[in-house]
Amino acid sequence: YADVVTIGESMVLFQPYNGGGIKYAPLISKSVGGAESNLAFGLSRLGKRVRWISRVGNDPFGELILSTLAGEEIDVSHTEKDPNEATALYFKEAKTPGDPSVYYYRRHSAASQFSKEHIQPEWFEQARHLHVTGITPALGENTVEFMKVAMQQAREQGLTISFDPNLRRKLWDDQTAREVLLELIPLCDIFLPGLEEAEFLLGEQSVTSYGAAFLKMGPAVVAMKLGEQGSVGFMKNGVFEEEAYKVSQVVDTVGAGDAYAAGFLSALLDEDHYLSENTLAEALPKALKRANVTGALATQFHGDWEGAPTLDEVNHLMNDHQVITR
Ligand code: KDG
Repeated sequence: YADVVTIGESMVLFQPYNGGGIKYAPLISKSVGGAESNLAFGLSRLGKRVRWISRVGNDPFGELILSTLAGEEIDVSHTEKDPNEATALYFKEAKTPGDPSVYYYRRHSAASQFSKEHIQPEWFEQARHLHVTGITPALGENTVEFMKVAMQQAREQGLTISFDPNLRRKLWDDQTAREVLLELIPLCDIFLPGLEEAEFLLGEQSVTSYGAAFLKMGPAVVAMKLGEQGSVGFMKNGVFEEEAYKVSQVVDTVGAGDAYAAGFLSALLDEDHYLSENTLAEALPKALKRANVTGALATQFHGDWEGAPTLDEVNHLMNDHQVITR
């Protein structure tokens, strides 16, 4: 059984152990990065059962990824080892706090080979929800079609679907990215863009008109991240704004959007019929609030997901309880 199925590429992440630029760093640490696995880690910490589906190489990097996910109680049993292609790698360097630079080594990787022939009905059996991102369609020759078919198949098997555009301009050209991401929006129920992504997709408009425009494309819910302004949720009969959760200093923004998505989905999935109008009107403000907390906490760590809080921690923080550490 899985609350959430997520499909996408994970990479071994290398970054200077003591921060700074890669060129002169004597020590490099390794971990795991990948938008969908970041979400999986976040959801698992929040008490949800997650199935993460991917392809890795038959190499130590793939094993590291699989054992890290399995160690966080995520089901990796549907992930295949590609006999021919390697696991993707990625490097991150933060010369100043905030938005680091990333360097990908993922062309022709195992997960970039995903095509619709790989999709299995078992992927979506005994599951409630599918989460995908706009990174997967950018990876390979067949991954746009793969994504569309996977989303359609999940829907046929009764799953609801969320989609985070996760725009990565290093992976594809702007025009293709815009076209493909816009084509995928109608296939989801929950759309999770950031303000900059909304602007990239639709040109400069007001926050309210972005919300209205995305809802018109098909999703039942749009939750948009506004950075320091918090986030805003749109549904057919309502708009909800929630203030940001304040943190003292942003260390690393990578993974914050995925942590936001984990907080958001976990709160919706606490309800049975989370897309029915009445339930949604109650659940949406709670989901935005929890997402603002999980997203903000993720900016406090250099790792892409290691800062993900447990449900107890989130509840503590949301109720302004002091966390006693010793
Ligand atoms: O959202 C965070 C991800 O971007 C990061 O973990 C690595 O998946 C990744 C990517 O493609 O950038």
